[in-house]
Amino acid sequence: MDISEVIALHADDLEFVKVDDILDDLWEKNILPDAECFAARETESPAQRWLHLQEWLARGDDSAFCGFLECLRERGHESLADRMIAERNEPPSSLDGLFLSNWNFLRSHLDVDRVANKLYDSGVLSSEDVDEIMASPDLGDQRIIFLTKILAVIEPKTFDKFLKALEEAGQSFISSKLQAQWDATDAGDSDRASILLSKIPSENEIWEIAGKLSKAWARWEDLGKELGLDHDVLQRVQRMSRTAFRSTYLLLSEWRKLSCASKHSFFRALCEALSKLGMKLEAEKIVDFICKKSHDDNRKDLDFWIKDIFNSASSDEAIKTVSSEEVLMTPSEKIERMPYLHEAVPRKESGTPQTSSDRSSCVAHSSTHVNRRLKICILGVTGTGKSTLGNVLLGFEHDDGEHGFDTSSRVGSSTISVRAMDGFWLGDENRPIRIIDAPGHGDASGRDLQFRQELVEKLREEGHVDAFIWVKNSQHPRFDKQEAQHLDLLRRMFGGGFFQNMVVVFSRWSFSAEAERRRSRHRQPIKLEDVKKDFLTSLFLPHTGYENQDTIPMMAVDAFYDVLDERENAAFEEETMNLWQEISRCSSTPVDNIEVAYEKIEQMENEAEELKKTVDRMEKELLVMQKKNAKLKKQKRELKMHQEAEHRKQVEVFRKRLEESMSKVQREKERLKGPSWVKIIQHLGEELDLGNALNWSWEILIKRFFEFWSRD
Ligand SMILES: Nc1nc2c(ncn2[C@@H]2O[C@H](COP(=O)(O)OP(=O)(O)O)[C@@H](O)[C@H]2O)c(=O)[nH]1
Ligand SMILES: [Mg+2]
Repeated sequence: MDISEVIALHADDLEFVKVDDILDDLWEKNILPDAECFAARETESPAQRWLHLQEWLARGDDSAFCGFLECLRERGHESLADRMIAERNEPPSSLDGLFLSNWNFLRSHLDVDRVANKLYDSGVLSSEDVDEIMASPDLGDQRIIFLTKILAVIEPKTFDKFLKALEEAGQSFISSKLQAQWDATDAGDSDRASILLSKIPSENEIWEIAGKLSKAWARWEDLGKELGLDHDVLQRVQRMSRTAFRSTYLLLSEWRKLSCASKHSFFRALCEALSKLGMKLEAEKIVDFICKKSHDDNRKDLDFWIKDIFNSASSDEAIKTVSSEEVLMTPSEKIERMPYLHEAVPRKESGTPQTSSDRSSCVAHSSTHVNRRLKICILGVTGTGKSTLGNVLLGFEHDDGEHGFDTSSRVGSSTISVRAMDGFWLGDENRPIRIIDAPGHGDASGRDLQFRQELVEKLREEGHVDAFIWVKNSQHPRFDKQEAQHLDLLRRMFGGGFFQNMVVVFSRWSFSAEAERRRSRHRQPIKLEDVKKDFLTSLFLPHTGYENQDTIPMMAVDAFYDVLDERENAAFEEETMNLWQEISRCSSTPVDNIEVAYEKIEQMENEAEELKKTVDRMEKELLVMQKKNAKLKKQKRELKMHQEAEHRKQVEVFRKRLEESMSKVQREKERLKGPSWVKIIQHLGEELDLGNALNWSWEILIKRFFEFWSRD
């Protein structure tokens, strides 16, 4: 029900509400502008004031109405406010309605602090919004300001974020209630599906879609007619293209550029055209693609809804969504107004060539769609096929040295200095590229330093590089010393993070049936997957320090593919398409400050060199000292031996002298030995029989004798 209708319905009830108080409240809350407040107060009676307020509310949006209901509640008219909101939104058919019908509930339960901060994290609210909400000291006011802000930005995506914020803030009881109510209506589903289908694919998306529609390639002309493209356009596509894939891609690209106010090139139109051609599966692929792109968690349901929509809805409905204001807009204004498209059209660089101006007026703005020129630097050891790949990627013949890079069929390096060339990816004007063809490191003359200097200088001139391609010869052994050195060098020059923007391309891998047969005849059949895996594990990962092997994209581009061979052709298309996707995904690496890194490395290398010299010197000194030490030890040993000998000699002398003196003493002792004297005396005494004569015992006799002897 309309706001004015709701108010009119409750005119009797409102008579009991003091209109002046409500006017004051609305004015204080900054809901009612000064002029309106003044004008209402100028009227003569409360009834007129109500009328004025009613008119103003009817002109405004739901947030003003909610503010009004809030004032009613604050003044004690809660049941009136509840009834009015119920009549306004019965049943909730939009997200606004859902919020309004739950206003009271949200106002009583919201953890505004946490939810607002979560919504700030997910980008729904700005920091100013959060500041404004939190500035109010009253929790009730905070919730009202918060809800008013949410109401102003609510749409399917922000609603999802709001629900997520509630869950993260521990308020799942609110989110599940809202979700359940929203699920019960089908407004949300059709809103979301319709938004997704009513988008114009970006140029990159066209490229991806064309790759997915392999079943439609052969019928690209029918598809073109179904999409409403005229004969001239189809002929132009035919002229420009060599393969069915490219025809489909160019066709879709043309269709996209021809999008105009009366007939938008929406995803929806493409799905319908495919359905009409009986290629429902292909149409479903588009639906899958859109779901994936929109990062929808609820993909299955969305898929179903979208399918349902494209089955039932006519393309006219899609066109209905275009406002008259949009019809009057210039193409560039329209692009500005389409955020999804705007994102897909990167910044245009100066010098980016424009698409030819002879296109019809509807295509006149197509130059706006021209993508930024991607800078691709090709690296790898000499002879792997860098220049050849560069030529092919620029849409030239593989050996077209005249327009592209010099290639070499001889062993050794044909590319002796870094060269850069502007052109278009496989000749496609929508994909401007700049290829930087670096000479191989460790080439014929092994000029490591020169290679480094040249590459650094060139990259500095370029300022940034979007992607690096490492070319690996698939026929070379998985481990190659030169390659290892080269990768080591790059890691030292740029650091490990450098390899995040690298794509590996295998050269010399033919997809022809004959080549497949040849490889399968090997005792151990050679498979591309194994070659890739071997290269990764034995060379790339160990020498680049790169850790996440799953994120290194690898493909095989056969520069020598046969255009007339369907199989080789398809493989080439697929691999180059993947390569383009990977390259576009790489984030640009700034290389203008590379000198700093380079100089730092030089300085570190110099320091390392100095240190090495010092270590060498010290090692030499250590050697000398060790020798000296050994000599000293020897001398010491000799000295010790000499001293020991001397010592032994002396000991011997002393021992001899001791023995001599001992024997002397012995002799003396012998000489002085008492018992012999005693024996003599005893003998004499016996002979003379002195004892008897003197009547002394022998002992006394001998004692007397010694007393006598020892007298002077
Ligand atoms: N068969 C075949 N030969 C290739 C391929 N890529 C390069 N070559 C040949 O390998 C040789 C060296 O190629 P070139 O591009 O000069 O190597 P660069 O030193 O890395 O630039 C040339 O004779 C090329 O013809 C390929 O994919 N298949
Ligand atoms: Mg070369």
